[in-house]
Amino acid sequence: MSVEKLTSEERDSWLAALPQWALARDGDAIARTFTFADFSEAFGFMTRVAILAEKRDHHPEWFNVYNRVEITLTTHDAGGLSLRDVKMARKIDALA
Ligand code: HBI
Repeated sequence: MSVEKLTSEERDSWLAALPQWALARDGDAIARTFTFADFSEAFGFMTRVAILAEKRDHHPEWFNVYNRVEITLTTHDAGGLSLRDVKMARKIDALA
């Protein structure tokens, strides 16, 4: 399935519904930082996200240190943001 890059208008309207996420990489990605009580909570979240990523075949770029998880979403196949990223961000928020 070809994955279409969002136009800047599409991007802005979708992101209005994702206020916790910020544009990154000159608008080609979105990013959010999650902070948990401790490492165990953070890693449990990462495990849930990993299972989701495999299920959707759409994988985050992420960094973890102790109780903090930084997630960046972009669609390599589209060379920027696609609907896959928007849908994934919404599902990741529900897993936090
Ligand atoms: N994950 N974030 C992200 N972006 C992609 O384009 C992507 C992916 N996971 C798997 C995937 N693409 C496959 O369709 C192959 O392109 C690797």
